[in-house]
Amino acid sequence: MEPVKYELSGSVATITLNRPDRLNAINRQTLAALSEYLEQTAASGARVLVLRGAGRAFCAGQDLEEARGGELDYEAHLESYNRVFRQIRELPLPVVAAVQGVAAGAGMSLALAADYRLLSESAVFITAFARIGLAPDTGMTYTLPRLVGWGRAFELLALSPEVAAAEALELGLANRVVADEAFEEELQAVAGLLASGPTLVHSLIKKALDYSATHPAAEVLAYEAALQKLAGASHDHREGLAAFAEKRRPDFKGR
Ligand code: LHQ
Repeated sequence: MEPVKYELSGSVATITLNRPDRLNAINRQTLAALSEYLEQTAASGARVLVLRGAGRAFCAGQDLEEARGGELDYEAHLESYNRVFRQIRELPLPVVAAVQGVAAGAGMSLALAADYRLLSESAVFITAFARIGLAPDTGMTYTLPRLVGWGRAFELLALSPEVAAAEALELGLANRVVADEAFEEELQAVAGLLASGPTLVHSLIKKALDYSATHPAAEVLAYEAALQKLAGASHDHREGLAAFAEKRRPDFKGR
C-alpha cells in the first residue's frame, strides 16, 4: 500500500497520509513521498491543498517502530521532516489540515504548519514528544506559541494532555470544528472557497505572516509595501476593482 496518496481534482489538491493501521505514523518512505507530492502540488495548477489522514486518525507522528529499531540518526532524520515543514510554509497556496481523530507529535506539527485547520468533533491534538522523552520538533516551537501563546505552549508541550476539538478551538489550534457527519461537506466548502479566492494574495498572506513572526515592525512595514506592489500589479487586483465597480462577484484567476 502506498504510504501517501495524491489527488488533483479541479484546483483542489489532496495529500492523504495512508498507513491507517499505524494511525498514519510517519516513516522514511512516508516523508519521501510527502515531500515529492508537495513538490508536485507546487508545480500543479492547484489553488488549495488539503492534507489529511486515511482511516480514524490524522497522524500519530513518527513511526515509533522505526525509532525503536535504533538506526535513526535523529538530527539527520529531522532534516527530512524540516524539509516538509518548509515546503508547506513555502507552498504559494493555502494548505488546509483536515483533522479527524488524533494528531500527535510530528503529526500535530504538520497540522500546525498548515494555514487552516478544520477539525471534526472527534479530533484530538497531543503534542506527545515529552511523553516519550523527546523535545518538540518539526516546527512546533515556531507555530505553537504563536497560535496559543507562550504559557499555554509550555503547558501543552510539558504535560502533553489530550486536547479535544472544542478546547482546540478555544485555544486557537483550530479554525473550525464541525460534526463528524458534516465533515466532508464542510471540507469541500472551505477548500472550494479558498480555491476560488485570489491565490497570489493567499501566497502573499502566508509570506507576510511568516515574515512578521520574526521581524521588527519597521521591516514588516517595508515588506508589506513590497508585497503590495506585487499584488497591486496583479490580474486579481484589476478584477477585484472591476467587480466592485460593476457590483458583481470577482472572478479571481489566482497565480
Ligand atoms: C503506531 C504509532 C506510532 C507506530 C500508533 N508509530 N505505530 C520523533 C523521533 C525522531 C525524529 C523525528 O521526530 C519525532 C517526532 C514525533 O513524532 S515523537 C511522537 C511520536 N508519536 C507518539 O508518541 C504517539 C504514539 N501513539 C500513541 O500514543 C497512541 O497510539 C495514540 C494516542 C496516538 C492513539 O491511541 P489509540 O487510539 O488508543 O490507538 P492505538 O495506540 O491502539 O494505536 C493503533 C495502532 O497504531 C497500534 O498498533 P496495533 O498493532 O496495536 O493495532 C499502535 O501501535 C499503532 N501506532 N501510533 N507513532
